[in-house]
Amino acid sequence: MSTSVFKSLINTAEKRGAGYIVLLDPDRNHDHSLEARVDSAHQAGADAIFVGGSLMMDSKYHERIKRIKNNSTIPVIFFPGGVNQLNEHFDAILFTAVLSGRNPHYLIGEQVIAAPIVKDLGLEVIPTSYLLFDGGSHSTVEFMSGTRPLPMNRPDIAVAHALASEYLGKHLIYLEAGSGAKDSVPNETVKSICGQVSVPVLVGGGIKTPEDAREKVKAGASFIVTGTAVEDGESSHVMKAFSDAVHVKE
Ligand code: 1GP
Repeated sequence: MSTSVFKSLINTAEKRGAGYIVLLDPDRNHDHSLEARVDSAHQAGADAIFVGGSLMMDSKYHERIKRIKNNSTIPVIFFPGGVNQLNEHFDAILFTAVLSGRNPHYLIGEQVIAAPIVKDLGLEVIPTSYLLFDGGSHSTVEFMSGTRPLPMNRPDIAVAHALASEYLGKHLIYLEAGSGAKDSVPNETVKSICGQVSVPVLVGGGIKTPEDAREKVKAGASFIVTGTAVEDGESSHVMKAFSDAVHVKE
């Protein structure tokens, strides 16, 4: 099993202080701006592009992945909304289990369906624990996965889930408040988790400003993901501000 994309991301995060990742949602709403946003991610100095979303509202998803991959000089990593979104254009997949939830389909069901296809496509696998927090608004992930998010005000519960993730052998822990969340995962929770686990922690969901992003890095996050904050026309400029804030060693 290849590990080169993940290893190079870890090396980059160590060198730059943390890694900055741009999430591109390949749904129809973003069709016109895909290439421009890939270009913006390059110009901003982003370390990777995540591609995915919980729900696709048309059938052009696979074409859009190809467009992203054909234009990208940085790794394009699948952030899965479902096994139906798998395809050969990704450099790697976050092979994710929704460990904050208790829905067996998202703990092992989707993964079993996906595994032979991932093998056949030869995608690099990044075993990932996905911990969904209550970001103050009902997220699409919460609805689509049929799981309850973790409460924001219980770092003890969050730490227990993060430790379990590490002991289950996950290589990456994704702390997620949900795309467009009102509140991001609290810095204190990020700090508590990062103080207890030795695997890299990625934080996303509801991170609205570069300052928010830098605070998460100071709390111990190895990677920051933004989607909503960099969706609009000015995204090149905004992505650069996020990238500069996350890369604390530069
Ligand atoms: C969603 O964590 C990502 O899965 C990004 O969230 O769109 O709120 O930046 P935002």
